Amino acid sequence: MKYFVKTAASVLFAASIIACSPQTADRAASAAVTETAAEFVSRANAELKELSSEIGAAQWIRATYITQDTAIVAAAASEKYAKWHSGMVQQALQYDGQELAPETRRAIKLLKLGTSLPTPNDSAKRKELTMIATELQGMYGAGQYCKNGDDCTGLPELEDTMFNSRDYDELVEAWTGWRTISPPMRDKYQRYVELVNEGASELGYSDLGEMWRAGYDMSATEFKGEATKLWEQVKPLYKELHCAVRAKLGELYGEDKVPQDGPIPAHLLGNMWAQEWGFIYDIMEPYPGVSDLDIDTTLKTKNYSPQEMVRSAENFYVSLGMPRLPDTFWERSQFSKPRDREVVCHASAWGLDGGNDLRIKMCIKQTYDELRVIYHELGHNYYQAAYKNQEPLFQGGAHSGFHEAIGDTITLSMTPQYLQEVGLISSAAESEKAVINRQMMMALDKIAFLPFGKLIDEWRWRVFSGEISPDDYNKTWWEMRLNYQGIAPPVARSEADFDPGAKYHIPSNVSYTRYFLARILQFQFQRSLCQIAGHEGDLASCSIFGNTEAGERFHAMMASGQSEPWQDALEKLTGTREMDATAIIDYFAPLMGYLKEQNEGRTCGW
Ligand code: X8Z
Ligand code: ZN
Repeated sequence: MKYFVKTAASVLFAASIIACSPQTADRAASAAVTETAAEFVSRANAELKELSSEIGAAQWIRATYITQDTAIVAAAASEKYAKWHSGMVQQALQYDGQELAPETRRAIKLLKLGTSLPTPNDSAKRKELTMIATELQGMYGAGQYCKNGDDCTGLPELEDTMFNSRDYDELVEAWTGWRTISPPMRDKYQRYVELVNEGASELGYSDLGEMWRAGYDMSATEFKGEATKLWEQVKPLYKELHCAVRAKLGELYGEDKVPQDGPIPAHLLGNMWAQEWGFIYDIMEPYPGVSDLDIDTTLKTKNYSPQEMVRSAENFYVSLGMPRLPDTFWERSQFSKPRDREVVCHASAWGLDGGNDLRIKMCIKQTYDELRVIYHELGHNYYQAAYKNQEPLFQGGAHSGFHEAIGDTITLSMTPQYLQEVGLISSAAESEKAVINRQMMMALDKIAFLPFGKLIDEWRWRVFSGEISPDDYNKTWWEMRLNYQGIAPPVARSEADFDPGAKYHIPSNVSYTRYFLARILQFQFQRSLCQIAGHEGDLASCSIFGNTEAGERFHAMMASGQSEPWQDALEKLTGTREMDATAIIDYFAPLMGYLKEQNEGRTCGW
């Protein structure tokens, strides 16, 4: 939900926001006749604030306790917000064409964009859509692979198999098993597409994809071009990585299983969606034994609790001059998977009560990967806290990619020096070989992700626009996975499957280009922060841990929330108004050299 729970992963962002009681609606309708635009905006802000606590509470209990009852409560809250939102957008029309102060104009624009789930202005359809959206998210959260009816496994366990198993058939089973949760979503998804598009068109957009793309302070068409430009910049690096990974997997599993002139089987990359490949670092390690990067073992040996892992992330932000998290964060967050009920384990960060009631919701495991997810989530929370003094309509990221990039930027500072300082590794000395090892580990996550990050929404944009019809949902999904990522399903797929539904953000209606943009932006942010910190040497060796000057500048950008166009926010920190991939490319220059050498004589591509 957009305003009070500004988190990428939250259903709230997706499902709805707030609504008025009938009395409030009446008051709104009569007030609208005489209200100036500025008065209208200030009423919108006040109502948003007042209504947010109820909706936040409904969404929180839904995500942390999936039952039929919480579905009813959450859907009703979404519906209430949707109704309020439709009414306010309608009222805002009277200011079209008027000369307005820039901040008033911006607030009205953001109000219009203030939902990722636009509902038709028809009460039956609105109810239907909010219930479908709530159910789809619940189906994902409660999803299980059941063998012989009652031998069931949830996502966290299936993911463990994807991370750790090197048995081809066992991996096929976990991979296909998880995808049994999504065929029942297909019809609901199709109806959801019809209804959100109707809602988007009532707001003046051709479809929901265009509406999502309109949230970037440029035209929807320009935005498409922007994403393509960035992808073209990083594509050569991805292609080299793909080539090197395919070769190693061919050695391990046999070239009959991993043909060296085609796509990589999607289940061999250490991740349920083949989106980040860090878990096959053991297969890819360029110089075995050279580096001490085994943080998983340290976390286990020292038996870090989930809270201790979160504390360590908090300490980083505090070292930058930011405050400690409030006591309520520790009391109200969900750190571990409850044993007695279904929850949405997918990590999210919540900024309830206008950013005063911060929480994360995770099912934390004792791994380095999870530690980085915690840093990521706290980035959302610190952003929410930083902009809490903005008016509700300006409480949000400069754009959604900024929100995703804050915590990730901090993870770039988890250098060997930092990790040694906090006791997670024993030696920080880095030889040239160790640098390559570490870059490989990072690239398996950061670079491997890029085409995935781009294609998820591109598939949805085409679905929303009608270019992809329901009969082709799965076929086009795999065509795009092949074209962009060079991967293929391990077993034949058909339209009886609905593989997009097995990825959290699709049933949960969370747009995804944000993560693609964040992967690029975080290196831009880090380059500037390191300059501010006076770092000398490679960007890859820079950590801003403990640097309050860098922290202050970062915080200043965060504090403006979405009160100004993202280009202004970016310029404040980096001096440039454009997103650009040169920082990520420079960062990985040493690895690019290594990969090219390794791939010499190989035929790359698929
Ligand atoms: O959904 C997330 C975060 C929450 S905003 C855990 N991420 C994307 C994903 O898991 O697919 C972070 C990386 C990409
Ligand atoms: Zn996030």
